Amino acid sequence: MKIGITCYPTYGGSGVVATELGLELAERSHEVHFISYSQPIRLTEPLPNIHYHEVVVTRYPLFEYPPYDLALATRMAEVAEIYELDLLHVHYAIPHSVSAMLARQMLACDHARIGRRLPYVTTLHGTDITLVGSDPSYLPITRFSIDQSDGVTSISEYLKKQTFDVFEVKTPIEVIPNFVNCDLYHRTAAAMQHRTEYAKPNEKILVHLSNFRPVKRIPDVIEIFDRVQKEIPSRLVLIGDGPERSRAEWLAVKKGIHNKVEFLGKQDRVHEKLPVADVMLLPSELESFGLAALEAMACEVVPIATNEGGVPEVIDHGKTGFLANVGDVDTMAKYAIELLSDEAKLKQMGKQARASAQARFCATKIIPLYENFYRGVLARSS
Ligand code: GMT
Repeated sequence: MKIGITCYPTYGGSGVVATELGLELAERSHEVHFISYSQPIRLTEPLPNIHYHEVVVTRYPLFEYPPYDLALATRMAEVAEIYELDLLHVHYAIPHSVSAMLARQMLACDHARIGRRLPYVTTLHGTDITLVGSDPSYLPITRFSIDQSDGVTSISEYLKKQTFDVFEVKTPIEVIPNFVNCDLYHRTAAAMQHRTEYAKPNEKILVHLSNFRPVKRIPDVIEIFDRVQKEIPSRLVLIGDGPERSRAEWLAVKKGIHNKVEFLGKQDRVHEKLPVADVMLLPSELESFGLAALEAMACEVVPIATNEGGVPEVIDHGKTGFLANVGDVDTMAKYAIELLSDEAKLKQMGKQARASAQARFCATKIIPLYENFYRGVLARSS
């Protein structure tokens, strides 16, 4: 199949999922065309079957808000026509779903060189539904573009339910969970050699990975680590960047623990960094899935997260990780201290986390679900 993929390329898990999906589809001999304003962050080198088409947004003094969604729709239609795409797959409804809807209409009209129907699939990821999409200024058009989609998927049962409850959409939604490349994300002896770059041999490593938005509750990460380091010799490694970073840096300074906390900033090759850790902290206000926790689990890193949204669909409390209420930093710290004090339990839970990631969320299991979904959409559209 020839598939156009659109996502937010540089920021957040939906872009990561879209990029990894494109890479996996290309590996399976599909032709993948990324259409976006910038090269997706995990697309670091030229690869067979992968193409990237930049969306250029012309600036003009009259445009206080340059119309990216229109430029995107134009580029989608253009790429679809030139490269004869079979379908578009957009990640994150706003505004990508609206642009895809326009592109579909443009291609069906008489002006198009090959007038035909270009189906589009919308994948819902999280705040496109739970925050941004339910804003009154976006809700009606988001609902419309979801309902107009030729196929809709969501990354968790939780998000599917939210979409029906908040948006009252009529179109069916198929849950296709997020996935991880289990061959790439795993703990190897070579990866473990890098542990010494972050900690002394007697120290444990806690890790956090996110885009540092308020929803991630980064100060809670520091609070939890502060409690842990008082009991267990340990270090905290934070991967990513965003608006809450400096607040967290100052909090670490204020608590006198900044020499035990390392902010790595945005990183490529996350799969090489995660396996060095023992525990991942993910104390988010809300996660409709929690991709970072899954990536950690695949690397035998035990996640300690909040019991919100779709996270309980990923983490089995007490077996593959721990769950606590939002803001309950004492309980999350208690779980970390107990686990890090018991080497056998730490190892056992790490193995169970990996086994669960492999059994339920490996790319080898999930990508065929997308391929089947596309086939169904194409069959219905022809
Ligand atoms: O919805 C968002 O906040 C943005 C989105 C992103 O681009 O990071 O995150 C969501 O999608 C991820 C990938 O599917 C999920 O793993 C995250 O749980 C989800 N974030 C939230 O629900 C807050």
